[in-house]
Order: sequence, then C-alpha cells, then structure tokens
Amino acid sequence: MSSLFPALADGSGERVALRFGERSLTYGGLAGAAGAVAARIRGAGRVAVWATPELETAVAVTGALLAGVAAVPLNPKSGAKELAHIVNDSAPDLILAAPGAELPSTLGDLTRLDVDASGTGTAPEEQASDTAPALIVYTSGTTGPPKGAVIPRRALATTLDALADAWQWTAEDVLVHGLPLFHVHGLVLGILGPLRRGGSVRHLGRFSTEGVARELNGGATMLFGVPTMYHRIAETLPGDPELAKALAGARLLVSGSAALPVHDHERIAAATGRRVIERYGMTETLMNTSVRADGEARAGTVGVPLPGVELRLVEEDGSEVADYDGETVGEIQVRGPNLFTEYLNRPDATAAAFTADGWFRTGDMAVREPDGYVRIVGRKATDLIKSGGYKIGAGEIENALLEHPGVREAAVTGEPDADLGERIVAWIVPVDPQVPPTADELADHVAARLAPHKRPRVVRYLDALPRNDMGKIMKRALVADA
Ligand code: MCA
Ligand code: AMP
Repeated sequence: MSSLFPALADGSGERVALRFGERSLTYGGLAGAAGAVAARIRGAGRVAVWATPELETAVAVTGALLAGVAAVPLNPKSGAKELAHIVNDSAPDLILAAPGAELPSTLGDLTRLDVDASGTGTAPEEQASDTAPALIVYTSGTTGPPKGAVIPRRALATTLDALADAWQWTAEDVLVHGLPLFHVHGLVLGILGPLRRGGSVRHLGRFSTEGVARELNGGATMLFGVPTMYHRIAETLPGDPELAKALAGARLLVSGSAALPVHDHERIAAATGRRVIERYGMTETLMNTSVRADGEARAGTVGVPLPGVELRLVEEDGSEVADYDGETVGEIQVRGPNLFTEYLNRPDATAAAFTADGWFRTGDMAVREPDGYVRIVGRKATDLIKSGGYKIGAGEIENALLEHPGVREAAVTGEPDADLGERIVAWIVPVDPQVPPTADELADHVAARLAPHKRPRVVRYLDALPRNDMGKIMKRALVADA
C-alpha cells in the first residue's frame, strides 16, 4: 500500500513532528528513531507498547507501523488482571518501552526493547498490505474482559484523510492535547493524525488548562479533548483571560469520545466567541461523523457522515429509519473502509457485531436532523458506562468486586456526573454488614486489578440486590432508589 507517513519518507525534514514537554523530534529525527525501531522488530508477529505519555511511545508505534508489525498499546496504569488478560490474548513477541520505565512483573519474561528516541536508523519503505493489522486496541464490552479490536492500516489512512477533509487539517496545523496514548482518540487522531499530515503535535504529558493556554497562545492551532477536559476549561474560563485568549485564537477546537453537554458548549462560546465541534467515533470504527470546519457548528450534534462512511439508523425490528425528522430514533450502523476487521480471538463477538450484510452495529441510538446532522440520544446497553471519555463495562467491575473477600454481591451502574459525564457507582451487599469493606478499599481493589479509571467513585451498601423472578439484578430499580 502507499505510505502511511509520506512526510517521513525523505528522512531529512527539519520541521518539528512531535513535542512532549521539553523534548521534541523533527521529521528527520523521527525517521531515524522510528527507522531504528523498525529494523529491530521487522519480522515480529506483534509488539506491545508500554504507552506512557512520552516521546518514546510515539516513536515505538511509528516504528511498528513502518515495519508492518501490529502494535498493541498498553495502559501503563493497567492493573494486574487486565494486563495479564491483554498480554495472554494478544501474545506479543516483544514489549517496547521508554528506557527507565518500570514494567510490572505481570508481564513475566516478555522480551523488552528500550526505545531510543535519538536512534539513527532509516525509515524503510512501507510494504504491508492495506488489510494488514496496524493496531490492536483493547476496548470494554458489557460483560467479560476487554476485547482487542484489530485495526487495519487501511482504516488508519482513510479515517485520518476523511478528518483532514472535514477539518481542513494540513501540515501547517499544530495540535495540542493531553490524551492518553493507549486509545484511538489520543494515539490515532492525536499522534498519527499530525504525522500523516506532516504537521506537528505538542503533547501535554497530562492534561491541564494551563498547558492548553500556554500551547495555544504559543502557536498551536488545534485542540483535541474529551468532554471532561472541555468541562474543566469551561469551569476555568471565567477567571482566566489567558485561557480565553488561547481558545479564541485557535483554528479548531474538537471534542469527542462522549457527548459534550450543551451547557459547556455554550459557556465556552460565550467566553471565547469560539464553538467547539464534535466528532463521533468508536474504537472499532475509528471516526464516523463530524461537524465540518466549513459547516455550521451546532451544539448537541456530531455532524454529518465523513467521506467514505455509510451510516444508517435501524429500528428494533431491523427496518431502516427513512426519516430525517430529528425525532425518529434508531441504532447507528456504519459500513466503510474505516472499520476494524475483527475482535482478536473472538469470532463469536465479531459475528455478533455485524449484520448479515456487513454493517457494524454501534449500539449508539440517534436521530437525524432534516439537513443530515446526526444527534446521539443514548445507548442501547445500560451496562456500558462512559466516564471521563473512557468506555467501561459494568460486568468487568462487578467481577473484580466479587473477588474481594468482603463482598457477597455487587452491581455496578453509571450515574450522571458534571465533570466525568458519568461516574461509576458500586452497589455492594457485604459479607459482614457490621464491617463492610470501605469505599477506598474497594476503589483500590478495582484500580489494582483493572485500571484506576475503572474504580468506583461512589459505593452504596444494601442488604440485598433487587432481583426479578428470574434472579436477574434489576439495575433500573437501583438507580431509582438512589
Ligand atoms: C486515583 N488514582 C488512583 C486511585 N485513585 N490510582 C490507584 N488507585 C486508586 N484508588 C490516580 C489515577 O491513576 C490518576 O493518576 C490520578 O489518581 C487521577 O485519577 P482520575 O481521578 O481518574 O483522573 P482525572 O484527572 O479525573 O482524569 C480525567 C481525565 C481522564 C484526564 C479527563 O479521564 C482522561 O484522560 N480521559 C481520556 C479518556 C480517553 O482518551 N478516551 C478515549 C477512548 P495520575 O495522577 O498518575 O494521573 S474513546 C475513543 O478512543 C473513541 C474512538 C473516540 O470516540 O474518541
Ligand atoms: P470507545 O468504545 O471507547 O471507542 O467509545 C466509543 C463510544 O463513545 C461510542 O460508541 C459513543 O457511545 C461514544 N462517543 C464517541 N464520540 C462521541 C460524541 N461526540 N458524542 C457522543 N458519544 C460519543
């Protein structure tokens, strides 16, 4: 296939490609460092990447893509149980990490390769086919452990080019963000996006409104974030003229991974004169729709299908919603070159995710406005929680809680949270009601097993969980009781 990164090809670019804090790499430097990684891993089946928010993560993934080797980004805060599952399931040959990064014993004797950001290899010509796996990104479902979505090279190229069209994204753009690098948003859009355009990215290491203000006032042109980040910006704006000036001067402010509440849209517009635009995507589909840079930025919608993406709304009985009336709700189904190919080692789950004629069932419910704008109104599964932009399955948290010796029964729900969108609530029937495990103890327990963002933020204690005649937990009754 054609190259994913044309700007790396001549190996001599002086333009800055990546900046993480004080450290940066030009296109020439990145070609050398990623080329050295590619030479070391060529022929490997798969590589894991210890995806800390550092230069080395970007170099490692770029090197793997140059070599045509699939990369599995790992959350460096993953707990033992989640990490063991991902490593067993994806069976990488090697793990790439920044020198000095401490790797947990859960990784066993997996061979480690330290990434040298000052490496001096040569970017090889990319030879992998369009359908070859590029990334395997783990994503939660309603039950069971996370599944590895196999994302082909074709999907990366088409989604990034469709976004370039929608956002008039060019080599002149300098992106700023503080997103984690083990999910599609931060890694594919936030790192591979600028590299495919031949532009620049400045990563904040960790999100802060100060960092956003500094970089946008210092030449950055675009900001990507999850709604929690924009909510924190909206909260900070009234007392922070530097931040208001920074946002007012940006070319494009983009939110995604969850719905940005209209209230935050309006507060940001009022303080800066600028409208945040939303795009809608999924790990399995990459990006499906967006408000276009040359379109009307309408709060509460995710815009129109991106070039190459077929999108339809489907009713419960399988019939297609024909109306563009802003009212008739259907499940969003999508088809196109932006889709993943399969869930790794899960033919059952892959088959269930697609209709017989090849449409992917997103599980998101939406309506279409008369002019084609898509408005997401909810989600089919109540057991999926979106907190801080992370998708979290209630089932995996319940399983982890049940492994605590003080827990007899557990149910997990999401409830509205102004900052996180939804917060995770654990409903616990303790083994001993006199000495129930504390909320902190349960949060630590889940964080150590799964990941800190999956920890319950609230714990409520009950004598028994409400169940129907079949013994199934009635979660709606739990929420109503709160
Ligand atoms: C707290 N911490 C703990 C515990 N409690 N660690 C261990 N045990 C505990 N009990 C630590 C955390 O690890 C973290 O560490 C710190 O305390 C703060 O944690 P938390 O409160 O969770 O963080 P936050 O500041 O509230 O995070 C908000 C955030 C974050 C920055 C917005 O939620 C975030 O980065 N979200 C982005 C999610 C995302 O990228 N989603 C994309 C997937 P430390 O201090 O070391 O950090 S969706 C996607 O890709 C699709 C395609 C799409 O459409 O985009
Ligand atoms: P993930 O599986 O973590 O990739 O998250 C994908 C899910 O995030 C989608 O199925 C949607 O439910 C949600 N999502 C992403 N972007 C948006 C958006 N702009 N508005 C509402 N929901 C979104």
